[in-house]
Amino acid sequence: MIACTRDCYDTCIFDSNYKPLNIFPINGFTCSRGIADLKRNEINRVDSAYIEGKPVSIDEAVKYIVKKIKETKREEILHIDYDGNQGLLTWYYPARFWNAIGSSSTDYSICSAEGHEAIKIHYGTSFGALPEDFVRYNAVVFWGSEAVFSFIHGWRILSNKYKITIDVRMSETAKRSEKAYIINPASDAFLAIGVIKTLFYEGLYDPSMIDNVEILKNYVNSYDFSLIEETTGLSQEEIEELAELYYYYKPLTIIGFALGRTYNGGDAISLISLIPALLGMKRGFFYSNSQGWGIDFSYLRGLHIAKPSRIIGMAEVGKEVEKGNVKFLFTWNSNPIHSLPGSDKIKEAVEEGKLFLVSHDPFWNETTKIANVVIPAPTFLEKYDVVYSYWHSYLVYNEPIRPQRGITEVELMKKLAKEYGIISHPLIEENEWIAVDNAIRGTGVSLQELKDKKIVKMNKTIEVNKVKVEPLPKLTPPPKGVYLVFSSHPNHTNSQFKEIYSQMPIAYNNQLDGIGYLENSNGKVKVLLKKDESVPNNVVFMFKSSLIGLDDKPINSLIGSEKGKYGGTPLLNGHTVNIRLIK
Ligand SMILES: Nc1nc2c(c(=O)[nH]1)N[C@H]1C(S)=C(S)[C@@H](COP(=O)(O)OP(=O)(O)OC[C@H]3O[C@@H](n4cnc5c(=O)[nH]c(N)nc54)[C@H](O)[C@@H]3O)O[C@H]1N2
Ligand SMILES: Nc1nc2c(c(=O)[nH]1)N[C@H]1C(S)=C(S)[C@@H](COP(=O)(O)OP(=O)(O)OC[C@H]3O[C@@H](n4cnc5c(=O)[nH]c(N)nc54)[C@H](O)[C@@H]3O)O[C@H]1N2
Ligand code: SF4
Ligand SMILES: [Mo]
Repeated sequence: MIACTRDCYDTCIFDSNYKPLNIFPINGFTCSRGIADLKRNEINRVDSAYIEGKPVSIDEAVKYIVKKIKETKREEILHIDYDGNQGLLTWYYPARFWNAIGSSSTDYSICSAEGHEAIKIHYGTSFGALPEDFVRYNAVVFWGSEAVFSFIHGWRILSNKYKITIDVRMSETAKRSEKAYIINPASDAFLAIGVIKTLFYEGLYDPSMIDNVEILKNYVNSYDFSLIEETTGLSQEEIEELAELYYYYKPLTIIGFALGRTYNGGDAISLISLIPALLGMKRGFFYSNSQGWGIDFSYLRGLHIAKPSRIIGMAEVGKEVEKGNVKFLFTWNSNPIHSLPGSDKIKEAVEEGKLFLVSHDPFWNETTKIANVVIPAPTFLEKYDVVYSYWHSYLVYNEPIRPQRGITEVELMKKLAKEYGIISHPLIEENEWIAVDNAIRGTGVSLQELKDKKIVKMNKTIEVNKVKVEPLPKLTPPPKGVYLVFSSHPNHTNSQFKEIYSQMPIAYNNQLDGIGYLENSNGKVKVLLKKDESVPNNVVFMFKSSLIGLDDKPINSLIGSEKGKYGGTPLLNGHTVNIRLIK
């Protein structure tokens, strides 16, 4: 059995011939990447270890890396690992070496942290609806979610329902919905207030789930409809209609990750999550279920024994590198030159010899191409692992179906530990499979059961009977301007799959066609400008898989170090830009 470990809601499960299983909710189909995985596995692979472009043995590379580590202060060493592969052994366990030596760590905030924290304020958990719950609804609200592309199995299950989409542009999901509300960027918190205000005013609510209805009522009534109309760009009638649809249909709300990356994004998610509760619905939302399974990710990373010397927000890595506070960067499962805010500063520091960069990756990408040391990694088709989903409740024992190339993250970690002289550290000494068995204990599944059965459904539900209303945010309307916003491309997962499907940095906008610049106080990047009627005047839209400009500058040069107040998520969708055509 094999599970696709890319950062994706769906976590498709395949048989040993790489055919998607015909079980709910995989339902026997996969995406354009799943179809091309076996072919892609043979293309653009890192085929050897490299030091400064010269092929070397992995052992030589390890020696060189450890020498550099020993020359660097531990807090100036940073590891960046994210969700290129969601396996417990690939992503989480290898952080033990870095924690054991007390290097700096990121806050893992880039994607979904903001919403997890915002929902937990009210529910105590971010665990929402399961796929089995999805089918029971008659209607769905896609709020800041491009599910047609980003969540294909969820979309398929929900596509025969009454669909409402709330977005800042006419997304594909909006086009295929019965109702679409196109609002001003970053105005979602105000829209949520407008909906809650209407539900109260029209008496369309059920107080049984809310701990203190009066506090919520007074809060929303402190915002005038005129401010809500001006901020969202919707009329009071449209907002009342949305509230009435909410009351009539009691839809499932899919809260998209994109929301947590906007101005007021955490506040928006916090307020949106209160709408289903005010309608008396239990777990009437879905965001990400990853934190509800009972998998102990901190244990896997060894945080019960050793802590990083410093936490650097993913929003701030570029800034910290520029200040000279990071001198050594080790990345796996992540392509920071493509995807981190301010990545132009990381790139410059490497090129100027101020930052030593090591990348462990199966494929050549924007980061490996400039790294001082590159180490080849096996893909998920080539190694054993345990995989979970942030949507469905299957745990999968991943077995290789292709011969291993390169060195696994666990093997590399052990080599680094041996060379560094900490092989008998308790975190390194604990065998990886024992660590996994311990870490999944909270799921009710043992490693042995998983190895025997290959896939096991976790029997997990979290009941929330009362939702805590406070604290409620004090909002300021977002700054005016043309917002640069991003979304998922149907043929890519983040930066991945460029070896099969090519892509250009296209900035879809309402004004200009041709080659031009996007610019703001953070930087300037050359892109292809494309006029598109589905994009309003105050939005420039790009796919988040083509984040390198025509001038080779990262699009994220335009993204500053601002971050969300709940989970620290960077304001990836929260920056305004000017558009200029080259004449
Ligand atoms: N095919 C494919 N699937 C993917 C991915 C991929 O790259 N490709 N990536 C995976 C990952 S890592 C993630 S995080 C998820 C992301 O998937 P989603 O949660 O769907 O988020 P996005 O695709 O970033 O954006 C969704 C929508 O939010 C809109 N939006 C932007 N700003 C605002 C705003 O202020 N308000 C409102 N209401 N809407 C706004 C965008 O226009 C977009 O249509 O998808 C996962 N699935
Ligand atoms: N401007 C802007 N920036 C964004 C976003 C946006 O919307 N706008 N979206 C953000 C989001 S939601 C996310 S999640 C991040 C994602 O940021 P990225 O880090 O770019 O994520 P991926 O491209 O999914 O994967 C990163 C790398 O992991 C590698 N990888 C895959 N499998 C393995 C493995 O088994 N072992 C090892 N060692 N490596 C492996 C892949 O080859 C790839 O190079 O980007 C963020 N950046
Ligand atoms: S990227 Fe997502 S939809 Fe595609 S194969 Fe992987 S889990 Fe399935
Ligand atoms: Mo993400």
